[in-house]
Amino acid sequence: MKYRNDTIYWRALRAAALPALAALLLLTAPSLPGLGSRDAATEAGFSIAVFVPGVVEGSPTYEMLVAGVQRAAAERPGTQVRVIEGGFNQAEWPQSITSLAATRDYDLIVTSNPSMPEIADEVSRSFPDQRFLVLDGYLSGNSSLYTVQFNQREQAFLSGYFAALVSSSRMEHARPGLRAGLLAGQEYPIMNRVIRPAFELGLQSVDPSAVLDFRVLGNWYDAAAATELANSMIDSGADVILTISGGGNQGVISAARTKGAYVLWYDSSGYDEAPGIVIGSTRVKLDHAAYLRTLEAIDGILEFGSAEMLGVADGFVDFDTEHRLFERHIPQQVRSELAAMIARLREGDLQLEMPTRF
Ligand code: RBF
Repeated sequence: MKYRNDTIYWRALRAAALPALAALLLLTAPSLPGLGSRDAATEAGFSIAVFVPGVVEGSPTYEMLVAGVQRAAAERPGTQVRVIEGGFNQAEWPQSITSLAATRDYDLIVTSNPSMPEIADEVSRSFPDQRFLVLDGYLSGNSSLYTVQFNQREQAFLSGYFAALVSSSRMEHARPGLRAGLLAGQEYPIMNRVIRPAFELGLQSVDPSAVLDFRVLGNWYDAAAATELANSMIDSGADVILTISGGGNQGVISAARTKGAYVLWYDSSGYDEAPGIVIGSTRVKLDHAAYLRTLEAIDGILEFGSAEMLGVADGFVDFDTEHRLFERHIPQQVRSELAAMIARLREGDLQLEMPTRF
């Protein structure tokens, strides 16, 4: 809901305040300290701002974003990287991006999440020379932007399929009835129209009577509130919970530890977060995509204006089945059924296309 409100809010602002702010920044730029630093930056090498819409710590995708860009920069001596945390007030992000573009200090602004392409698109109208690389989002046709989306339909489906195998197994905390939880930081189009239904499809492809208990935290940081919601899901019969709630993920682990349930991690391998509790983990190789595309941008060969979609068959979405804790805690039968499903996606026998428009 918050995302929707913010979107409406920003649509209104886009019509009014954002161009005004951009014009003001353009006019005042000559008097701002640091003017001319673009030339200095160019001479010194390629300059990158990583804008994190939230905070890095506790958010798997943002940790990968920063790591990927830094790795690319380390391979091109002279490249400067500045990481800016935009915080949790989403209404401030467009202004922060506008201010970054207005400095003209950065050859590239790199950012990540499904709401950022629209914001970068808007800011690029006032600052057409500013280049953006947006991960975890999709928008093609703006020559200032390059975007990379991951097939979250495949990713969430695999999570759901595995959750159902675990819930119907003889594992210690598996209880009668097939019921799994999903905790989302907030509702947004990809969550509501891709992740949630694909997770449910995965559950029900093991057993059509499987039930999904979907809850929303309302932010990406409140671990105490996440514990309360996870407690309630477990009390209602969920024995496996997929958590996609940033810093809230730790609260889900606490609840599962106290009450005896399992947690599924999303985006980065999470087994070491809580051995024996986090028992399954999908991955997106967002760090690798950020690394590859940032290198191309530094080298001047990134095709701005295009958008790409990467999935299981491309090797950018997978389930970490190699971790020693996965092998230790998951019964052989469950492992081989999951492996067969991953193979079907990899070989194209099962196709789950991810929509790009919402
Ligand atoms: N995921 C996080 O882990 N931490 C965040 O702070 C965060 N903030 C988000 C803000 C918005 C507006 C949206 C649309 C998504 C956010 N996500 C966040 C979710 C993230 O982009 C991604 O969809 C999920 O991590 C699933 O891959």
